[in-house]
Amino acid sequence: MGLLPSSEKDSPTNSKTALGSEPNRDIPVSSPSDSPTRRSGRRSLITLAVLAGILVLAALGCDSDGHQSMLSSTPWTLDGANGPVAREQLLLFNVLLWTMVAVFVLVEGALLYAAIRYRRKPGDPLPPQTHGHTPLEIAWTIVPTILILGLGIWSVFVLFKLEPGEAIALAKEQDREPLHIEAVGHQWWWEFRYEDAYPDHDPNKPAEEQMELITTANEMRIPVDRPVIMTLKSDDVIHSFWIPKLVGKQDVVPTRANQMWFLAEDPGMYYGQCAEFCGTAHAQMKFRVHAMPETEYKAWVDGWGGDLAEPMSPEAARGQLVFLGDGQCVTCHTVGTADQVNEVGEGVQHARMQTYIAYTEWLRKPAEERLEDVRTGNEPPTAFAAPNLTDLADRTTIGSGLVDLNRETLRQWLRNPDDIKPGNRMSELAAIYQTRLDHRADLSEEQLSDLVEYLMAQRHLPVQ
Ligand code: HEC
Ligand SMILES: [Cu+2]
Repeated sequence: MGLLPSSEKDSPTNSKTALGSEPNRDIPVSSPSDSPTRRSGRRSLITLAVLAGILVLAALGCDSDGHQSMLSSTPWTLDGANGPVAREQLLLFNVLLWTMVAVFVLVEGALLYAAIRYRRKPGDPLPPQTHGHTPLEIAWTIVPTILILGLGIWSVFVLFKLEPGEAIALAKEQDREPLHIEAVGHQWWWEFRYEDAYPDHDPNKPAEEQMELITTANEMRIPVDRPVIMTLKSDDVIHSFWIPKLVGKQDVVPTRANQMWFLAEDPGMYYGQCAEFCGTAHAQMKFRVHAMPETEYKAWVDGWGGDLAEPMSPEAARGQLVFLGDGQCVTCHTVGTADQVNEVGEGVQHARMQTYIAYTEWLRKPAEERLEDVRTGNEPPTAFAAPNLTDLADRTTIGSGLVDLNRETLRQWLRNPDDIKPGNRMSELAAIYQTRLDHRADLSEEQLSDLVEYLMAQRHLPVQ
């Protein structure tokens, strides 16, 4: 009513129609069963039903046993967490949650009790009028203060525990080194770089053999029981790194290197996910963490980039030629030797971002101009970040954890990555997808088969 100009406020007809609180006189009120009160009652029933429906649907989406949930199946326990970091975070969450539930129930309960028990009944006289109640007021000032201070201070301590120093101290207790892994977020996949993939050196080995450099994508391997320190970088926009069962979210910000750590106690596979909206395929930016006994992890490190588990078939060898030639895959992807192409030093990262911007701007030029640029050798360089494929066949998925890796999905991916992952940068930028109207790869079926064989041969671990 406050919104109405005073002249309209004073006019009974206007205010009635404007507020809609009275039945519209133009609609005949035919039968008593359709009276205005009944109708509005029915309307609120429908609203209630719709709200309840939405709630039920939302609740169906919750699955405390889900791979991507940090919650436990029994609400107040810690069985949804693996390792000291996740447990600490889940404990804090549980205590916060149940404290808030208790406060809510107490306060709302007291409110409802007072409203119902002491509600005004017909004929009641005016109740005694009071002002203030010192003990009560002191109580409801002190109790929340203690609660908030306590929970706040504890939260800050949990934050401190996420600092890599804790991981180094923990590793020292075990008389060894933590594992350092760098995760680089790209639209829309994860790069994992191991500067020193096996931190406990053998002092008898020459120095250059002690340093391992491994670059892989979307599937991270870690040994169990060893603290893992993550350095988080981004190649483009802000992402967020999250392995629900192992560690909470941490933002991945361009030009910064955020750090956090975790430790997996049980071997197995843990799901991860980008948790910050980062563009078209954000929801498809998943990853996996394979935690395994130290010996198995070491075998992967030792095998990485070395001899293939099985020699290449003639088809695979032909596929390699497509990879290096007609397919132009090598302009973006690395297979084999230690990877210098995808190095993300500060300068390289900046240069790559500039390259990417220049190239995408160039793609917007009219086709004739682009053709002219190509003829005169003026097209901008194309050096894009792409998953390192050295250990592709040792992985279990493609498309950033999107589909299982097998010959069929790989073929589908190569024919047109958009069929599997709409918005991906490979079909947007790779030359072979730009020449056909249907946006498919400009490669023959045979070339595709050979490529699949070549990629499926990139395996260093024996098949289990
Ligand atoms: C313009 C750069 C570029 C070119 C050229 C290119 N790719 Fe890719 N490729 C990418 C990017 C970027 C991704 C990651 C896409 C995603 O998951 O969003 C990718 C993903 C892949 C993957 C899935 C990897 C994984 O772990 O999910 C395979 C396999 C692959 N490419 C093979 C090839 C082959 C074979 C060729 C040549 C026919 C090729 N690519 C050409 C950029 C490129
Ligand atoms: Cu992301």
